[in-house]
Amino acid sequence: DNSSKIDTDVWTLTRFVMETGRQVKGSTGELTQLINSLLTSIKAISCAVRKAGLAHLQGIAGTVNTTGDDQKKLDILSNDLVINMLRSSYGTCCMVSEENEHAIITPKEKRGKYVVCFDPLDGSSNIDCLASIGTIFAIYKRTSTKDATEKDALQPGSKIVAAGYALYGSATLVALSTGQGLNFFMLDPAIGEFILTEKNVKIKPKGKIYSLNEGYAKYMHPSINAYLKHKKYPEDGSAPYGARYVGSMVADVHRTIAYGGIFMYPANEKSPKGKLRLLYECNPIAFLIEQCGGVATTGEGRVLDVVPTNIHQRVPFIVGSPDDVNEYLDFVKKHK
Ligand code: AMP
Ligand code: P6P
Repeated sequence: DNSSKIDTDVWTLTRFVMETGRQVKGSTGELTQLINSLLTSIKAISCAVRKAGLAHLQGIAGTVNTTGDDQKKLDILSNDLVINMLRSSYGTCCMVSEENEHAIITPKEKRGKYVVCFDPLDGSSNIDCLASIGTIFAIYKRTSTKDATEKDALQPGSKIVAAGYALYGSATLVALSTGQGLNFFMLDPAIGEFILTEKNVKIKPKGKIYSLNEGYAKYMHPSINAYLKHKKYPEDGSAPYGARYVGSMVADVHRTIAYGGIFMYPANEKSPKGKLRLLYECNPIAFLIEQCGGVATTGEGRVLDVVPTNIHQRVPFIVGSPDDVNEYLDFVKKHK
């Protein structure tokens, strides 16, 4: 019978976050409540994403978001879900969303001590071909003491308190870190809970896969093309690397953590700072990559050390297994 299959001491993400919160002397539970509220929005997005094909949620909603690409109904729905669940957690003073041109200041009566930067549905250009998409978030402590402003969100990624992503793939997974390592949780739709599946995940020191959009080769810096040539025609007799690129950052990053290797969205002539956004794509992912022993660089320095000046600014982004990223950096040095 089914009852024998139910784990009666199951480690859900909600329980895991409550447990880790309790380990911290003097914590009030505010961060725990915030993370668990965010999880509710992720469960709802997962449900909507999986219904998208059936409920014709796809298709252009007619409005265009601040970053110029067409906004699809799922984008709007996901953004509203995250904003509403975070606001009602009483844990935020302000939020930055990929979908909103300006920071969203929390009403005074609902204000808490955290700032959340998020991309509610990253990779949304893949919705119509049913490729995996994701949600990315980073949580900081506010720096303002009186009124919250956009400046609260202009902190380097090294100040992150917690960060994570949800991957709406063949299953729905949440990767989360609160600074003590990286953990994976899988959604069990039967009970609507994320279940701990992998603790203290570590990335391989070196992988066998490179991942970037080679369609920009014509516009990329010589160091990139020299590095790629070395991956395809190794001079030292080693085996060439495989190539994988979904074009959905969370899917490409999660594969890089799971299998090892390197993911790159470098600068190119057409996008001198690359395409990926620092606050809600690069910083959270860089934090998670470092938490599992990887390296995250702009090509000139550590992603988490970049001091933001604009909430939608872009940075070149190269992350993955330490040996692979450091080998790439050797090519950067050679081509200075
Ligand atoms: P709080 O009083 O809940 O806002 O927590 C104060 C600080 O304790 C946070 O900024 C974190 O550094 C830490 N903390 C609180 N809850 C957790 C948690 N669930 N997991 C890890 N660290 C936590
Ligand atoms: P390109 C999706 O639109 C996204 O923001 C990331 O998820 C993804 O890594 C990147 O853009 C893909 O960009 O230029 O390769 O299509």
